[in-house]
Amino acid sequence: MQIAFTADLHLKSAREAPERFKAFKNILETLKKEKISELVLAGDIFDSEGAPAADFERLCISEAKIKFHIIPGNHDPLIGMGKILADNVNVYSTPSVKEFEGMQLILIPYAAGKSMGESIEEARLHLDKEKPFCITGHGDWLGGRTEVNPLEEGTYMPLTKADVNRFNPIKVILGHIHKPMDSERVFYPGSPFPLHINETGPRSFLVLNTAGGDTSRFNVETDKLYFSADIFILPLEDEVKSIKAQARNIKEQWSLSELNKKKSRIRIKASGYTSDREKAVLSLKEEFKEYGFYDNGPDISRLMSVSDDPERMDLAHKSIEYIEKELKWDFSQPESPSKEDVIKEALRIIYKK
Ligand SMILES: [Mn+2]
Repeated sequence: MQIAFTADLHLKSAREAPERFKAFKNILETLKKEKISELVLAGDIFDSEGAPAADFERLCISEAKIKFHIIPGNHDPLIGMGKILADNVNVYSTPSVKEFEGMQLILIPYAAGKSMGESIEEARLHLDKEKPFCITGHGDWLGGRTEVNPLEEGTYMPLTKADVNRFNPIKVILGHIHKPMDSERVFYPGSPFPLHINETGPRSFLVLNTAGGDTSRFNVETDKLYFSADIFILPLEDEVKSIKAQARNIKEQWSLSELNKKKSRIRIKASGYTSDREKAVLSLKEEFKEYGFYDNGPDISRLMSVSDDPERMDLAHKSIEYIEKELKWDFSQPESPSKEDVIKEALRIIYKK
């Protein structure tokens, strides 16, 4: 049996934020196609307690074959108070255990001021010790890379590495961090529709196979996709050539379809030193002309102009050449800065900025 997981839809009314509903509908379409009939929504289904639920409720009722398992998040902690009334919708307002064909799932609703460990401890009493279990909840995983939700400061219902080792679930699938994350055991499906420029990359939802506990991802079609990249510019004769080469690398990494290029909102942060700021901007705009800029164009607030000082420019050229060709430095050492870092530092000293 397969169980799908998504979170952080941050729905408002369908009229107010149609693109968020569209992304959610796209998930439901995929579930039907894949014959998956269980969907866990791990918190923040609504953007706020006051967001109207009628559109969501109607949609759930119309998808009678899908069972919706909802966990309250920090944006909708009271979602269980009769906000959604449909036979196929279950809201878990207390730490609960539900079994899906031999795989148990501990569902942990968001509770302010509580750690996830405390709530898991409560739910654990209801576990069948003979059968495997996974955990789902809404909060911060403190054991992995530290992705912060830029929209929310502070720590929300933390889950620690010690918790995971102690309870020893097969998998943990969480909501709250909008950026998708996969690791050996802990996963964030990520928001199906990006709410912030930092929520970059294609959107997807997670599927758990109850036999064995493997996970996989399915794509979500959205109206908008965010991407960001950094470009470092050096004041060399072939400045434009270098900009173009870097831009091509970035585009290759993204490898977007023509349709996704049109949906994209990109942020290109150019930093470093240029002999012609205007030319740099023009070549960046030219390279990314098939994409939509999030801001009006590339962000050049950290790109310094150096054309006004020929002596320093000469010094900069000589330094770069020295670092490139003569400096005996093993950049491959794990502790070593990159060659680019060394050049940046040298230029910072020369230009005092
Ligand atoms: Mn949240």
